[in-house]
Amino acid sequence: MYVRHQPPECPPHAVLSTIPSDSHTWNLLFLQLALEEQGWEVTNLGACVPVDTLVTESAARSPGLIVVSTVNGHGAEEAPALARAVRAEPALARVPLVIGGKLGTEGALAPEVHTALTGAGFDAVLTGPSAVPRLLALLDSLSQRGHGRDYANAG
Ligand code: B12
Repeated sequence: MYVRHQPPECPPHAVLSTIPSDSHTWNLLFLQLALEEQGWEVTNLGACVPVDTLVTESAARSPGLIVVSTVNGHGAEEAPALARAVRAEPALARVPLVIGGKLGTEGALAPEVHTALTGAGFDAVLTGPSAVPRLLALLDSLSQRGHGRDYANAG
């Protein structure tokens, strides 16, 4: 009897990173587990990731998503340059790129900081109590689109 062999399902891949100055790691572990629970394969680049390393490692993996987590309060300052470097790499120009955590030290994010982050290339800025539910909704929406590009700006 002829048996048709289906290729095994290829799980979507996410690169998980932080900004160069941030040495916190439990946030990264939490997000790695959350992504894996949703069926994503995760490359967790760990603490204090130089921007060049993030760009090189991401370009080598063709991820369906790049997640940046930072809690040390320097995210608002450092992340725009990170996003511009990611977007300047042609292979990563349209990969969904999100950031979340504690991006500043003032609590709620100022609207101009949000605008600077999205203007620099982030598709979504996820902070506060709704951050994780919004990330999970994004993962759902990417799965429905086949982990495709062109994730609309989620604010
Ligand atoms: C443990 C800890 C440390 C440990 C880290 C050990 C380690 N291996 O990670 C040590 C002692 C090393 C440390 C160092 C420092 N820390 Co510290 N640290 C903490 C502490 C107490 C807990 C952080 C933690 O692990 N939480 C558990 C994880 C699972 O939760 P989380 O990080 O909050 O992440 C959650 C959310 O933010 C969200 N999230 C995070 N990222 C993302 C990304 C996306 C996309 C989404 C959707 C959600 C999301 O999801 C997570 C789960 O809910 C917090 C205070 C606090 N209670 O939060 C301070 C805190 C983060 N640290 C702080 C500071 C200032 C520092 C230092 C600068 C202190 C210093 N002067 O040296 C240094 C940082 C040095 C550096 N280069 O980064 C500040 C940051 C200030 C701010 N953002 O307003 C905090 C908030 C303390 C405070 N209240 O001032 N720290």
